[in-house]
This record gives sequence, structure tokens and C-alpha cells, in this order.
Amino acid sequence: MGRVILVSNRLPVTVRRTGRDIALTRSAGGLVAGLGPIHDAEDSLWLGTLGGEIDDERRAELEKRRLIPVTLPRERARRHYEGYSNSVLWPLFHYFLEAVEHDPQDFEAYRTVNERFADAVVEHAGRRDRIWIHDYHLMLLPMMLRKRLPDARIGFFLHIPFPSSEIFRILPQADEILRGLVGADLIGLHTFDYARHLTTSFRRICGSEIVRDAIEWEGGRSHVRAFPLGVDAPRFNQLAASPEAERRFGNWRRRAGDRKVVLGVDRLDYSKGLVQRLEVYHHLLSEEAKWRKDAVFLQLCVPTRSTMKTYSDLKQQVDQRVGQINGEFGEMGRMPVHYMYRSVPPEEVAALYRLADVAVVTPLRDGMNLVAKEYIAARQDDSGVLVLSEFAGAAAELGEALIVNPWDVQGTARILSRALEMDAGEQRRRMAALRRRVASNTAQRWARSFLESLDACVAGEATPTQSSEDSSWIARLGAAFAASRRALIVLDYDGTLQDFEADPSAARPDPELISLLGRLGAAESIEVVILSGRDRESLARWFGRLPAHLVAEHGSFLKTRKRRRWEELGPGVDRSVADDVEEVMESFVARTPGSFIERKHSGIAWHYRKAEQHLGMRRARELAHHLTIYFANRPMRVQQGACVVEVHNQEIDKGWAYRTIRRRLGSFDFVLVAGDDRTDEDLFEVVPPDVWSIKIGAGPSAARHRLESPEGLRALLASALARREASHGRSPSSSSTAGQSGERLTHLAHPGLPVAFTEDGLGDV
Ligand code: ADQ
Repeated sequence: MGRVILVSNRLPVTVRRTGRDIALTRSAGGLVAGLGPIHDAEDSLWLGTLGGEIDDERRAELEKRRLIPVTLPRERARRHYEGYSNSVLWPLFHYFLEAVEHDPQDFEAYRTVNERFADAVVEHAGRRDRIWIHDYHLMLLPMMLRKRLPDARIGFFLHIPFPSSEIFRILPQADEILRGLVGADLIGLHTFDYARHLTTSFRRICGSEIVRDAIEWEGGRSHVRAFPLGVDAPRFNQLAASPEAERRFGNWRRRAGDRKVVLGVDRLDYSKGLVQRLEVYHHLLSEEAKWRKDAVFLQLCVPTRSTMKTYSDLKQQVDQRVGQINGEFGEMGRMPVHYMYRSVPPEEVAALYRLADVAVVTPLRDGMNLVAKEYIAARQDDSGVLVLSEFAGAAAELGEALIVNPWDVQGTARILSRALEMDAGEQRRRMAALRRRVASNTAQRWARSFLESLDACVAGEATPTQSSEDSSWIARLGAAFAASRRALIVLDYDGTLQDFEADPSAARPDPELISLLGRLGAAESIEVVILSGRDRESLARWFGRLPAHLVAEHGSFLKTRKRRRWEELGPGVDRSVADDVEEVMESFVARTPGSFIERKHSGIAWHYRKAEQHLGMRRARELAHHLTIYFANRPMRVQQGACVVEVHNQEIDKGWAYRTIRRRLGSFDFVLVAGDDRTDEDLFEVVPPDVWSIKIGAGPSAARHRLESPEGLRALLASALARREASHGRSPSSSSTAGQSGERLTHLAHPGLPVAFTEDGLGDV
């Protein structure tokens, strides 16, 4: 296994020259807190930018720690970081629409900076390395790398929330951003909600097909999963107990005296809800005067993005509000709010966590929030109360905290008061449960599980869907078929045996195909099944006279080769459901000239192949999205196919049909299945590995083999049949010549007309 190449916008350190030496200090912030332990423990390389100059000496110092600086022109870096990343993506993803500032040049810079990162990664990554890209500054990078390193293992993790698709689609570059992300084999987010928002956005904006947790795109699959980041809990335990933390804790204890301590620790960012938190504290002091003297609120803020106006405005606002509260409720030497605006060493943060009776973590939106988990990790004696916003990703895991809505000032103040009064027993019960959870989901475990998942995704996708260039499997298939005693051949029709036609009625089988299928079906011990989404009438008209089993509507109906009648294999769609769906589809017909509805036994379909394509595609996404939500908890399935959106019974698909038919037809020592589109994937997914599964055409597939076109499949079937006939002691032509075998009669009356077969109990003639 190769190395892990971590890629983030910033390297996790700041570099300072102290006299003749160069000092590196680890920066504060969630991403560094999460990835730092991994970089320390793994054989990894970390690529990112570094504010300030880089000379050879600094570079050498960094390289000793496996840190590779990426250099950018200053103005471009500013437009990328302060511009698109932090004036568009950050506020939008945190639902602060009013803070979004668009400047088209910023997106240009965003794109070129992502390209520069791609150059740097390509320069340093080895063939066996895993590339792990982090955060919203680099969302185009996965696809840029995929194009240059098609076989690379690429993971992406988003540290901030992924917003609802309603918010995300406001972004003018929404489509380009999503297409940038799918270059990753695995996309990780903190919570299931964010993962769901992301897949919904793919469906609505790009019209992507989502198969379980994966997004399908032209070149492959990208899996989307939740990996809630944890903290390095043992390290926090140790830090909190270290002599340095002990000393600092002592100092603070003396200064706080007998007052209860309420603590906030944040980067100074509007998403953290500092102004609202001060409002809550003000409300508490107004309502319950005793806390003016009996409590102190320590707020530690680390400066960030301070050159941006939104942030300097926020700083002013916070300064002012702190001043007002202290002016209103303070006394000489006893101020109710103690505010610190600086970065402090980890021992100091740990000492404050130990000191705090209550931690208030009340962001308005936060991807995860590690402060909440760090506080828990530092509470060795199981005391302390965590007040946590429901809008932090951490709230999904930390149910024993007191959960608040930070917009509700009065409600949050009431809960803060309850936290200050909570008895030791309840504190212990809640904190002990929280500590167990935080101890079991550490940052290291998070990283391990992401990387293992990445390996598994890549291994899963790498099932050898071999192309026709590697043709050795074709010879092996021929040999296996020739040697078989009883063979089953299951074939889709449109796009598999016949090129896809825009006008479905034009896709009639040609004489050559009829002849081939006739020879196959008539041959000794071969069962042929045509398994199609088509209706019964078309299949009966085209193949009714062949010695083949016909399955219509993806498995709803079966006509065995010995019977004239169709039988219903699976239940039809519920009438009332079909009526509801039809009503919705009718509104789409009205809005999309040329589109029409088709009612089938197992479902209902909206076709737009005769409509203006661009409009049709847009409407199809809208309709599929609408129906998917409508059917979220019902056993119905919504599928987008070529120029069609279809709703049908969930249990009926080609995989189900295959199993049902196999049970009927008994055992075989050779099975071949072939198909070309999404509906055939249901079949490929259920067949065991000894089945020859063949995908026709490009695109991701669970099939083990691939041929480029229907012609390729026809040629394969014809040559395999000839070989089998030869090895079973027949001349290749004997079974297709009328009357020669005695037991079978295969007659090609006129090219293009149905073939007539006679055999005991076989055929309809
Ligand atoms: P952040 O927004 O930076 O991270 P958070 O997860 O709370 O938010 O991490 C803050 C880190 O900075 C903590 O490790 C904390 O100890 C440290 N810190 C805060 N103030 C400090 C100070 N004054 N001095 C020193 N250290 C200080 C982003 C997302 C989060 C997500 C993380 C990780 O916004 O939602 O949890 O990434 O994915």
C-alpha cells in the first residue's frame, strides 16, 4: 500500500522566523485538529498553501515534516480564498445567503487554483498512493485529478455542512461544482443529512442516477457516505492532565474564585452564533440576577479571515456587545463576561475545558464542531454540562447534551440556567454516556474508516468489466459454452441485440438477428430468454414464433416457448397509485410539448423522446425528483431511462425476473446474461460470479465483461454457437437447415419474416 496524500487549502502550520531559526507552530481550527493525528501517525504527505514567503530554508524545514507547500500568485490566492471560497461557498453552505458576494473573477481564480493543486498532486503522487482531498476550497480538484490520473484512488471529505438542494442550486456554478466532485471514488460528509442533501442535488441538478449510496456518471461511480469526525480523545485526556494544563488550570481557578464558569471556544465566525450567544447571556443575567455575581462567561475566540470586512464587522459587533453586558452588569473587579481574542496553546484550551462547569456550543450552523467533543474528552471526572446547538453536526451524535435552538434566545437562556443548576448525579449520567461515545469514535478511527471505505469502493468498482480489447475472455466463454451440457442465455433486446432507435417502432429485429436467435433456441439444450422492458405486444409480434421464452415489462409477464399465452409473473401496479402518478405526469405533458404517458401493467411511464430534448431532460429531472420524494416510503421505484421517467413496483425488476425464471427452468452448467442499460444492472447485480455477464456499451456496470456494441454481441453468440455445434458433433449449419435433424425443423421462410419451428410441444406454429 502506498502513502496517503492529504490535500487541503492550507498546510496545518504557520512558519515564523525567530532570529536565525525557523519555528513551525500548528494552526488552530477543526481541519487541523482532525487531520493532525493522522499525519503524525501515517506515512503521509500533506500538500497545501502557506501564508507568507517560502524560501529554500523554510521549504526544507517543512519537507522534514512531510509538508509540501503549494505556491500561488498572491491576488489569485486572495480571490480563491477570501473570494469564492469564503464569500460564496462558506456563507451559502452555512445558509447565510445575505453574506454571499458573487464576483465572476473569483470563480475563475477558484478554478485556476484548483488546477494548480492538480499539478502539485500529479507531481508528488505515486501510482499506489491514496489521494485524500479536504474541504470546500478544492471541490473541482477530484475531477481534474481523475482526468489526469484515471486509475488513482481519490477521496474527498467536506468539513462543512452540505446544504439542502434548495439552497445549493442558488449557486450559479452548482452544476460545475458537482461535476468536479464526482471525480472522487468516495465523498465523505459529517452526517447522513448532508449526504442526503448532496445526492438530492446530484439528482436534481445533474439528473444523475443514484444507485444505493453511489452517484453514477459517464465515467464511473462516486460513493457518498457519512463519516462523523471525532477528536483525539486520549490526547485530550493526557493534555488535560498534563503539568502545564494543571498549572494553567490553577491560575484560572484562582481568578474565577467561587464563580461557576460558562465557556465558549470558537473561531470568530458568524456561523458560530457569538452575537446570539451574548444575547442569551444578557437575557440570563437580566432574568436571574444571581448569575451576575455567581457566574462568569469566558469566551475564547481565535481570529480568522480578519482581513475580510464581514469578519472585521463581526469582531466589532462582538466587542461592543461584550462591553455593553459588562457595563450593564459588571462591578469593579468582577465582570460577568471575560472575552479573549487570540489563539492559545492546546494546554490552555484543555485547562479551560477542565475549568468550565458548562460549555456553550451554539453555532447557527456547523459541519460538526469539535469543541463540543474536545470538552467532553477533557472531562475526566464525568462532571460538566454541554449545551449544544441542534444546528451543529455533532448534535446528531451527542444526544445526552442539552440541545438548544440558538435562534431562540429565551429558550436557550432557560436551558443555560438549567445547566448551571444541574445536580452532580445528572451531570455524571449524561457526561459518562457522552464520554463513552467520544472515546469510541476518535479522529484516528474516522480516518481509518474513511480510507478503508475508499479502498473497498475502489475494489468494488474494479470488478473486471473487461473491454473487448482484452478478448481472452471471449475464447474462454466459447470453450465453456461448447463444453456445456445445458445452457441458459438471457438477453435484453433494445441496445443489446439491436442498436437503440429514437423511434421505438423502428427497432424491429432484422432477419440476421431472427436467424441467430432461431438457431440458438433450436439448438440442443439451450434455453433462450428475451428479457425486456417492452410490452407484450411488441415482443410477441417480433419473437412470438421463436423457440425462446419472452419476458415483458422487466419481469411482469412471461410467455414460455411452449405456450401461446402470457402469464402474469408479478403483481401489477396499484390502480390508485397509478392514477396519482398519472395526474402528476399529466401536468408534465401539458408543460412539455411532444411528451406522452404510457400505462403499463407494472407501472406508468412518461416519455419525452419526441419533445425538445433540452426541455425534456430538465422536466425529467424535476419529475423524477418529485416522484422520488412522493414514493420515499412506498414500495415503488422511480427510474430515469433513455428519454423516459418510469414508476414501477419495486420488487419487480430484471434481477427478480431472472431468479423467478431460473427457479422454473432448473439447473444449467453455463449461463450468459447481456444487457446495456440501468435496468439490466438489476440483473447483473444478482447473478453469481460464475455467470457470464456482459454489458453492452460504455458506462459503469456490475457486469464482469463488456462489449462495445450489439454487433459485437451478435458476433460472439454466432461464433460461440458454431463452436458448440462443432464440439457436439454437428455441422454448424445442420440445426438451421429445415428438416435435416429429424427431431427439429428450423425453417427460415423469407428473410425478415418470422421463423417457423416445429418440435414436440415447442413453438406456436
Ligand atoms: P472549525 O470551524 O474550525 O472547523 P471546530 O470544529 O469547532 O470548527 O474546530 C475548532 C478548533 O479550533 C478546535 O480544535 C478548537 O480547540 C480550536 N480553537 C478554537 N479556538 C481556539 C483558540 N482561541 N486557540 C486555540 N485553539 C482554538 C471546520 C468546520 C467544523 C468541523 C471541523 C472539522 O467548520 O464544523 O467540525 O472543520 O471537520
